[in-house]
Amino acid sequence: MYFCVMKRMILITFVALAFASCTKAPKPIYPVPTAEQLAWQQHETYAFIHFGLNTFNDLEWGYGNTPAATFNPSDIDCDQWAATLKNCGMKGVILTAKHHDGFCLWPTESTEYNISKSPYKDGEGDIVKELSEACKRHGLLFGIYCSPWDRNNASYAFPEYVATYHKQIDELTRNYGPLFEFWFDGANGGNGYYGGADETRSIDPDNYYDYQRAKYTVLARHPDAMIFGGPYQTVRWVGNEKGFAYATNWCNVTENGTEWQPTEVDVSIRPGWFYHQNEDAKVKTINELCDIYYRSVGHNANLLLNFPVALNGKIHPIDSARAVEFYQTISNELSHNLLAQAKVHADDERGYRFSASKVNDGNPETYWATNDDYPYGTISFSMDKPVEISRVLIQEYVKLGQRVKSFYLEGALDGEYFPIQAYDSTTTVGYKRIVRFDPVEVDKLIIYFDESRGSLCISNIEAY
Ligand code: FUL
Repeated sequence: MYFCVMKRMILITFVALAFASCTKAPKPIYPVPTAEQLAWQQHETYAFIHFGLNTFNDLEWGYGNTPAATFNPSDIDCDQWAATLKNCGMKGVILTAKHHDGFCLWPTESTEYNISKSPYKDGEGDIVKELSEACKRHGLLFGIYCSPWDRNNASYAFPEYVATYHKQIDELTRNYGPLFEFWFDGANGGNGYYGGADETRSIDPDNYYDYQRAKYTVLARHPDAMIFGGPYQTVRWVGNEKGFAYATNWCNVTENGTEWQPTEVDVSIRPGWFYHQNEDAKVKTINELCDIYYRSVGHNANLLLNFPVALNGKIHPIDSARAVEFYQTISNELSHNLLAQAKVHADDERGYRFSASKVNDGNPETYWATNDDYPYGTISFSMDKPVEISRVLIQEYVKLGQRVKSFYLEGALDGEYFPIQAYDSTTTVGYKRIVRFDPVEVDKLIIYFDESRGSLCISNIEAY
């Protein structure tokens, strides 16, 4: 008798295990990210550095006629930049190797208008090299901005300039790396010095620059790099320079978009991109920077935060102190996940492999999934004792596509249920969505995913 019962139990266990292991994962809903795009999304925050002739001439958009001799930082220190950026949680840095004025921060063969004609290190300096090496020493990723528009070059808008520009891309991709991103700015054509012509020139950017070749050059040498801007971009501009991604943010641009193009939010820590002494009192406040973080990283986008290097060649102490405090504030706010030990329950599960408990197992490769005929779902977290929360963080398993269209939150304490009003919108999730709300005491948190493009695939949920 005993053996019969044992046999039956073993059989049942085998059948259950076999059933669990053959539960099929949901089919992807296209588009999906490439491995490189997903790795890039995981960087989340990194820095921009705007530095060049504009810095020394108190300009934002140099005309292309300020003498190279005016580039004269007294005390440049790329290690100070890298150490500062590291201290404020930045994963990498993108340098304006050339801005619209055409002045190159490396000793290029493509134009005379470059750092070798400046007094810096008696013409022996190369800031692209100095920063790329400092990044290696400090464990930061390195990227390059090389403005397509060149207000100095006499042949801008003619075919000769395209060859010059490609020579610059060639030098930058050949001699400095590895690169994690290459930035093609969208400002193109207009008035300028143009070798003394002093006129307005316009071009058709998508056709003029031969962006396809530019992309091949970058990717042939830096296969992991993202291309920002131009018709062959792999990541896209958010559409403003104020520091926020829109409330509804699809990596596929729109709900029915066919290409995966995650968003990058670029914003400066000061009003200008370049350093101006009269902006020393206008560095963004901690509240402003934290709001930017939640509305960029928290809205399914990467944050590219600009630091204008000052006249002496250093990141200004006001900017660095503010950025470090910003980083500490965010780190404190998101330091202790109150759902880590919670009991999780969902109204629909696609079998054991995709059970609700996968959202707080700390493993980004596992996820809770609902059945194919279930494009919504409710998940609840029960805590042993009441906790105070004011942030909820959700991540989809985006390898299978971005799916969630909207969700809403509810809390409960001692069996009393109440809605949680988020300040941030609750449309779309994607790689990451963080919503903020006034602190509430709960012993249960419920998330209703009420609309999705298919079955849910949620890899992570946290609350703080
Ligand atoms: C813009 C440029 O015109 C600004 O000067 C700055 O470089 C910003 C990041 O991109 O398009």
